[in-house]
Amino acid sequence: MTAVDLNAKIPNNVGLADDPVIRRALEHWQPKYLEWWKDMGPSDYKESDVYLRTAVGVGKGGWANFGYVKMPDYRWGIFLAEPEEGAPQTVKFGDHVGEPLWTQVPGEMRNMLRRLVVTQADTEPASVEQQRMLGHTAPSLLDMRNLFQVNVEEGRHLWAMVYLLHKYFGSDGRDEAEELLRRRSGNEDNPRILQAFNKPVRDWLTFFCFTAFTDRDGKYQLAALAESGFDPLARSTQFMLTEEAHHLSVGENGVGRVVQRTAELMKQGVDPRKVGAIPLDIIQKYVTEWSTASYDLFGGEDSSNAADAFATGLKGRYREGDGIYKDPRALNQQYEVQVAEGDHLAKVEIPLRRAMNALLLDAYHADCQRIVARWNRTLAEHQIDTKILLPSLRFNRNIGIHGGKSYDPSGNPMSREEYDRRRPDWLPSEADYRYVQNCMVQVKERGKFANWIAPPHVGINEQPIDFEYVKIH
Ligand code: BYC
Ligand code: FE
Ligand code: FE
Repeated sequence: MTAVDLNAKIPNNVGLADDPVIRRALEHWQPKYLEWWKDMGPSDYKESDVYLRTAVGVGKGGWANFGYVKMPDYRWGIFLAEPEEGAPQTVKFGDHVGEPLWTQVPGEMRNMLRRLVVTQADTEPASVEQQRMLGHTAPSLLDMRNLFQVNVEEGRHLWAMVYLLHKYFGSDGRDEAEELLRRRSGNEDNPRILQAFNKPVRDWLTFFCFTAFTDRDGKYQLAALAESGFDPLARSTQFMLTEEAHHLSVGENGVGRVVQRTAELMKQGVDPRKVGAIPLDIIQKYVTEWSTASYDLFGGEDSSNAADAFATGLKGRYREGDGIYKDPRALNQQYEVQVAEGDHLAKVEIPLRRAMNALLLDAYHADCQRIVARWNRTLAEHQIDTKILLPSLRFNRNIGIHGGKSYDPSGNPMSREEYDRRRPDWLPSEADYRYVQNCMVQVKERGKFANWIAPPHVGINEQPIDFEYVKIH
């Protein structure tokens, strides 16, 4: 295992000190990255001291430091997880199961692997761009700090992928690394690759839905790549997952705190709309919007790309290595899915290998059910009968076998006319967005929170809730 070098220009545990070609290439990319951060990272607050965690190693005991940092001075580093002790160093699935892991990219896998790495990489800066204005309307210093924490770590995730591009893909990789700093979320001429990463994130309810549902896609995609037969990819994504857990908790707890505040008001007989809080029907529409946009991120249910990525051993199933699947080759099995045919549902069978995106989406959906159930417990505790519904995997899809078909949020097929008529009941309208935007007021006093959100139960890193998480200068 290579030692952790924290004092280098680029902190790393990949031995950059002994790899001058790659080190120089990355040191050449570094100022361009900082330039991008300055232009497209969080708007303002560059001089603020933010109580941030910084990855400093990969050991199980303690991998991060907490302390005040000005964001542009954040130490973005490159870290690979240590190989699991005693774990077999062989490919776990696909056609090459049992063969030694790859430490270089086999020629025939090069294009596919590059596409996976670039797609993964592209989402990281995209999310920072999407969230760049939110600091101005943070509902508390603690939330502002969480936003900035997520942002700097998405920046580090970009570094993780750019290292792989430089190290394993030669001049093609260097070109891709430049392009990653050129595409812009929502830009018509040069957009980010995946749809959800071009959608605007203008308010904090969107941010919390994004981190609950879209970062959660990140978790599942990273988990699938963490099984990869290409060892450097597996170990980069394994380490990214340790940071990802915080992003997911920001989202899950964030939406949960909005639900709690609304429930408290309703229990007191106060109309949330009268006091600048967010009514349940709008929360439901936001949940519907961002969960379904995130379903699309899994790609098509029936996908030859996914079959190839599995067959070659580049992208596995969720927890592939835990021995929960009966056949590591996934041959001679079918995946069943119900698709609208006219006004009823018909069964479609997909050969299992082609259904890898659908399998991963199912694991993701079960996880989403769990967080929504938690929000619903909060409602029940406040004697509120309404429940938040996690929409069916068929609803509001643009990608895959349900793409462009009309279903209600429970997944029942319906005519296009009826769908168009009922759509405003299900998805946020311009008026809903405007209403939420109007609730967004910046709260900078320590320990105080905007009226639309409950305080969290605990602070960050065992600090009190009224800790000065951001010192705004
Ligand atoms: N939007 O065979 P198909 C994260 C394209 S999030 C636009 O059905 P495939 C994060 C597709 O590219 C995790 N286009 O699907 C979260 C293909 O185009 P080409 C990001 C789409 O290829 C928050 C065609 O449609 N990581 O980390 O099996 C904050 C047919 O595709 C979309 C990854 O995604 C879409 N939604 O699967 C920060 C992992 N879906 O090639 C970070 C890497 C599909 O025919 N990526 N298309 O021109 C992958 O594994 C796969 O590329 C996908 C797509 C799962 C995304
Ligand atoms: Fe990320
Ligand atoms: Fe994330």
